[in-house]
Amino acid sequence: MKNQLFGVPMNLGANKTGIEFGLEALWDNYPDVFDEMEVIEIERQKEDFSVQNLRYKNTILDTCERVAHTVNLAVKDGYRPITIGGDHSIAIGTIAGVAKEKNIGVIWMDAHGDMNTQESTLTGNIHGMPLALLQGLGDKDLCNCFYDGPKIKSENIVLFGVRDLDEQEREIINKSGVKVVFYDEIAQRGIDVVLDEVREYLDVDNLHISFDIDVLNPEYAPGVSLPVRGGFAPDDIFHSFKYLFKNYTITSVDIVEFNPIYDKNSKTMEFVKELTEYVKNPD
Ligand code: DIR
Ligand code: MN
Ligand code: MN
Ligand code: MN
Repeated sequence: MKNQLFGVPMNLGANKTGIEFGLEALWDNYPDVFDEMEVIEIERQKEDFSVQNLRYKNTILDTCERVAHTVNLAVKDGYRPITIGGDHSIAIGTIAGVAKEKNIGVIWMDAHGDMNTQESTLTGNIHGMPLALLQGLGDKDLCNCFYDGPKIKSENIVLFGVRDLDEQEREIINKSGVKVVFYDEIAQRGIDVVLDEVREYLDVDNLHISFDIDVLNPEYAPGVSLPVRGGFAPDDIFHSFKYLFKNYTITSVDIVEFNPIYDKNSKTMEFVKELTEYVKNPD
């Protein structure tokens, strides 16, 4: 499949400075990898700050509508969109754009669950909510991004590598029926056993990978906004991607939450470059 690379320099979903500089850093350091990346700009909208727990909702919704539209055209033209963040809220747009054309499963690789709603959130940050919104849980306007209704069935979602859930978020996840594979379980039972179980469970042909860099151990990828102890080494991730590319048609990929301000010795940036290269040219 041909690839098309998009960049979305969004930081409002994480409400943390630094994420918006991720694309520039990648561009400057690895022009050959990121050269043809098309950037979808953020256009600040008027926000209603009396709305509780949905910080920067209007700008995030506007951006995700445009992301969805652009990604949708790429899919229709036969491309595999690869979208570099930006914070994870942009997946509301990327997945809507793909799901309009294709019946997809989603593997959400993340230290977090990203399944809060405006009722359960402790932070008000929308990057902690996209996976709920994509199932039709939470704020109606955000749920109806690009087209009305849920974008993915709960039974077609696997959360992978999780190590930090909020208490109420855990209840939402349990109720939804989304399959959660905790990092601890992967570490105990071995990644190959677990990947085979995911393959058995996720009975779809088309798969979207939504990859939050904080799923890595912060030792290897410190350049994220909310590091969580433990987690994968880069080799585990490349191994998992190879497995997924071998066993599914990978329709689309997000790589999100790179924050160069917290990076050390460019470790995280280097990883993002290598993962992007792999996705552009999987063997
Ligand atoms: C937290 C953090 N659960 C929240 N989520 C993050 O804000 O809802 N997800 N950082 O990637
Ligand atoms: Mn995330
Ligand atoms: Mn995360
Ligand atoms: Mn997030």
